[in-house]
Amino acid sequence: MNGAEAVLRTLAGSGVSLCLANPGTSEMHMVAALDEVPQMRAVLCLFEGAATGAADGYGRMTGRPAAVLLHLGPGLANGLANLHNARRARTPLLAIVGDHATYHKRFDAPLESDIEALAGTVSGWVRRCARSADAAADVAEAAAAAMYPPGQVVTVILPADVSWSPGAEPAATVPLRPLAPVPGEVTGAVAGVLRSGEPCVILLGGAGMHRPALAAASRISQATGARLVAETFPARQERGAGIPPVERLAYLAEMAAAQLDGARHLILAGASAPVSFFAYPGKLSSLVPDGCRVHTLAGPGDDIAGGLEALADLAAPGVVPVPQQPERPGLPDGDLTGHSAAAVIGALLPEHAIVCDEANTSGVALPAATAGAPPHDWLTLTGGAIGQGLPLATGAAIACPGRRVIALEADGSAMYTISALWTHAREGLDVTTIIFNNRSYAILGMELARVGATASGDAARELLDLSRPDLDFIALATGMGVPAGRARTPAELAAQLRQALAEPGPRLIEAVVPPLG
Ligand SMILES: Cc1ncc(C[n+]2csc(CCOP(=O)(O)OP(=O)(O)O)c2C)c(N)n1
Ligand SMILES: [Mg+2]
Repeated sequence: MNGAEAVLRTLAGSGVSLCLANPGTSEMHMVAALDEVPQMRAVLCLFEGAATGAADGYGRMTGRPAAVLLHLGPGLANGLANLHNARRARTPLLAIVGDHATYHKRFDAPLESDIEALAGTVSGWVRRCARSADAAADVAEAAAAAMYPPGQVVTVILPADVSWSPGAEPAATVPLRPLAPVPGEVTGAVAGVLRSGEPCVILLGGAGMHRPALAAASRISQATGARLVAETFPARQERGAGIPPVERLAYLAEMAAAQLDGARHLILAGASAPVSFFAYPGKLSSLVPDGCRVHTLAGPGDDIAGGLEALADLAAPGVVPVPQQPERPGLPDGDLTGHSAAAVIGALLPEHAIVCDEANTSGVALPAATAGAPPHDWLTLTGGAIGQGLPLATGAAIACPGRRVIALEADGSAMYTISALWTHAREGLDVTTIIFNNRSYAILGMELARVGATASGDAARELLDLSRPDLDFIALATGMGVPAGRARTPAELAAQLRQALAEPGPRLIEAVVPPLG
């Protein structure tokens, strides 16, 4: 068989069964080989950022890598922002970047570029395949490398002649590296800190946001009084009724500082020490309070849940976790705003929903409004590179058939990767998208003042304004095969959301809201 077929067979054998693709000429043998390897599901995305974001969503939900098939340096470059978000989410993800044939590179044809340089910005592991006989072993290693705990983006560069040359055969699966256990001395030392009687905060992140870790953290909190706080942008938080709740650290540094104020010990369980999202003139970058000591219970690649459970057995023997009680807001009257929309969503969020949250300023009320909804997963913008939400929903829906995916999208962010809607339609994905159309880059209006920039004129205002012309999300969605409606009141939003949840497949609701503040 040729290199391409051996690569696909090896991936399928290694548990990589989804390929999100935007191919070109150098990937044509990979495309052709798909018909020989039906175990690999191929899904077309119309922009590379929509493919990489989908692979992120899939990896976050399954814990296994999807492959993305990209076209040389420019294809990879188009996908980089969402690979950046995936790197921040520590998502297992395998990028396969087709390249010119080995002998063609020295001619510097138009698509020639430094793929390794681009890949290096987001990848924990990069391999250029040199020979068709080795290509399968290369991707077997890549699939395992993507799963290095806790998960990472890896890139395989696949020259066209490696794909088309014969003499290849599938390679065996490479064994996975297990999570690193948390040593007993570490749990013992942290238990000592908790016994000190000084104010402690346990900062949770990564797998620390999943049920087993949250249950152990809740026990510790109950027994010791330590407060639980979560990283600001978790990759996947399990939350809702029956699951111990944890408040997330605020995005705005002054609010985050208030949350951590008074802590003498910060215990990290899967999270990094907190920093301000941006620098502001005259403000500190680190959010660790003065005089507060930072202790690492578990790093991202450690057995975070196991470490917390061992700590709970030391610090909270016999104590049980306290779950979130079921509780939903009532359906609101009045105007449609980010706040009233959040109440509608909290009232109607279905059990086992997967929420892809890129609602930005329109979403500030969402965490509180949905806290007591039936259990669900909440996926956030881990790396701050907007344009993630709609693609993330693609991947989450493919990963979890039977679960409803709810993409909560700000208008500006939606436009970066709006073509993801076409993939939602084509694959018949159960994705309900709510676009918060506030006709602006509202957050940048706030940040303009917060960074101390003085802007008084139209030139600055124009760069933050999304009216003139108004974006028509109904037309955009229906033009890509996704049925859509517009909501101008909470009642309209509720009616359309009910309808969307009652039927299979995608639907989009444009919620017309004023900018926050
Ligand atoms: C890839 C990328 N480009 C640009 C930005 C800068 N940026 C941050 S927020 C934002 C606008 C957000 O507008 P919208 O999505 O409509 O949310 P809103 O602030 O209106 O709630 C921009 C352009 C970014 N974070 N990431
Ligand atoms: Mg906006």
